[in-house]
Amino acid sequence: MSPPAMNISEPTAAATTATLPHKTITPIAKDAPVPVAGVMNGSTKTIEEMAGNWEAFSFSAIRESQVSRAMTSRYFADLNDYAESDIVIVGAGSCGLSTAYCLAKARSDLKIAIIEAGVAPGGGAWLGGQLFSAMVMRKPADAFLREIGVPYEEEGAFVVVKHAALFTSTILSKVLSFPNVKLFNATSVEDLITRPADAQGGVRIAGVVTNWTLVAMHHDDQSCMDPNTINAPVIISTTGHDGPFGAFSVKRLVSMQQLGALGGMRGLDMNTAENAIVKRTREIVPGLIVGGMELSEVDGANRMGPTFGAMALSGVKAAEEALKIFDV
Ligand code: 48N
Repeated sequence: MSPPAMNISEPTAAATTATLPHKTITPIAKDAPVPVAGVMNGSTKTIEEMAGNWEAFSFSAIRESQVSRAMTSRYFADLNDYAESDIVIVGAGSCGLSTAYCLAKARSDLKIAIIEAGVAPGGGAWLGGQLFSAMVMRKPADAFLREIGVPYEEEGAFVVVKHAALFTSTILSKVLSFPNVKLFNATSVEDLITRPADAQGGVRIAGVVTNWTLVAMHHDDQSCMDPNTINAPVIISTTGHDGPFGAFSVKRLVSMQQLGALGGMRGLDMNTAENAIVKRTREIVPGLIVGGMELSEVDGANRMGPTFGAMALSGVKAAEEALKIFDV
């Protein structure tokens, strides 16, 4: 039986551009001179000048509310602005961050929101395998390291970054420096926004449902902690392996009957896994692209273990797939 025709008229994104409902707090200008005895206003002091002269040293005076307003005015202005995003990336692991880098670099006009459940973005890319530090990337993924300026050591068919954190901190800093990217970390995607896509019950993904992660973890012992939302025509899900948080979107698609049972990630086979993950990064249902290790849960791809080239290049492909949607 086909679902009842949806005859609600959906407001367009433009129609819903709202200003902040309450009086917009004007943050104190970042460079406002704060009169402080003994310290030049608009200080241009250098570290060297301070060293050894601690007697005369003093921080500029501040009122605590200035700190609160500096943080909250920006956070809630971002949340208000990105309530309508162009692209939402779920998961700031190596694939999600690589995706964000490629998208932000290619299209400075697109608003890109990254939703990351952890306080610390980066996913599984802060260490190599078994908590060892070095990160291996098989060629030709070394091209991505050169693109973002991460040094590596040559080892023939692959390269080695001396510490995985060097890759992750570099890609993270590059992504955060793009003015059209907003990272909302410590924030979980708890559901997907859908719209009817056909008369057979198929859906198009049209945004994400979010909550602060600490809230999301306590729905079983607290009530009435409803979520927030972000509308966007394209969602890119890179939430990693199945696990407490992992493989979120594909598991949700199964529970919504938009995907059959998950394929289940297969055993470790580096050669098979990395090619498959990159080549299969794609739009799984209208409006939702899946990349990185989350994808292995869909098609039953092998896992690749402690080599990260497929994560970086899956991000390159996910960005390419997203831009196809925007360039139509
Ligand atoms: O690093 P991950 O887990 O995922 P990827 O796909 O970016 O990279 C995978 C890679 O680290 C490997 O697993 C390596 C290559 N090993 C493979 C193997 O065979 O062993 O990052 C996913 C991110 C994490 O930071 C999660 O916190 C986050 O996604 N996340 C979410 N964020 C928001 N809302 C959610 N529902 C959510 N679920 C996960």
